[in-house]
Amino acid sequence: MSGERYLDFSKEVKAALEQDRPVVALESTIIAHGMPYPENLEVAREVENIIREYGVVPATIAIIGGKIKIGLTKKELEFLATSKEVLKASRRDLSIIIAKRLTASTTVAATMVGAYLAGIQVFVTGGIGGVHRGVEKTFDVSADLQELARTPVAVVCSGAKAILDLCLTLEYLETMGVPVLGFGTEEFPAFYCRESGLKVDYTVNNAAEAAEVIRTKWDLGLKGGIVIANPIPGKFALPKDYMDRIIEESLKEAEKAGIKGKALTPFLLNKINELGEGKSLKANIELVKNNALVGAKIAYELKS
Ligand code: PSU
Ligand code: MN
Repeated sequence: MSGERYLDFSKEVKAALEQDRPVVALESTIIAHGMPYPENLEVAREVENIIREYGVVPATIAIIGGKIKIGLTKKELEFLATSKEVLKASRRDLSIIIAKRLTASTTVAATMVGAYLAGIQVFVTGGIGGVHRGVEKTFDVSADLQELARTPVAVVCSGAKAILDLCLTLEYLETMGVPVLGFGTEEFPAFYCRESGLKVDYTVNNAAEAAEVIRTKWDLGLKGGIVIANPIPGKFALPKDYMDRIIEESLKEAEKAGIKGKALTPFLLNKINELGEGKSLKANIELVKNNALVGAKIAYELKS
């Protein structure tokens, strides 16, 4: 029995896939747990439209009533953006949430699973999860990294969240055999900032070059995903020392409040948005929009 029976496609996505037209997957945890209302809903819609305007079909993925939805209706998007009852599903949660007919947003890992089952090759998000700071005490490594090692979906992002240990995140990806491509940059971007001080091993200069690497990897039979690390546009980037201070403060508050496990990332993102007085949220929004355009271009190239 195959996983496809758990999928439920929107009309738009179904038609595109049937006609072998390019489709870009989008995650929903950023909507349900990563940004406040109403910005979350506005961004979710805008990002979909950026992809459509490029002639590519967006497929936002979430689990609703136990079905893996590939492409959401307006109502479903609104529900995810406003309801307090939406769970957060990563790989390990998928079977439980589906079997119990629950509703959850999907993380990068779970969205990759959904995209792969649906036959979608490109996925756009803000930042992937990674190795958390203080990992030697907490063992907290996002399941996103394991997923990138095993599931063949290309992920366009602005690096990993700056709340993480970016150096260890890159080490982990190297160990797991995940290619990391700088999109027009030689540095691994640090989400809100263009620079992290960490180099990527390879740079691609445009979507066609990225598509060529993706195609080659899969043609070679190498399993797993690829990270396309696309820096935030310069005019929206935030100063590194400003962000470092806010992140430090947020990490301290998380520790004080004893936040652990899957609640940690949403807690930190919330705190950063609070302390960043809207500046970090604005940066987050702009980088996701920029990633959407790059993702659409890569999806298009992959079908050319
Ligand atoms: N990056 C963002 N916003 C988010 C996340 C990442 O800009 O909301 C979410 C993604 O869904 C990612 C998840 O997969 O956080 C990682 O959570 P964890 O660290 O619990 O694996
Ligand atoms: Mn974690």
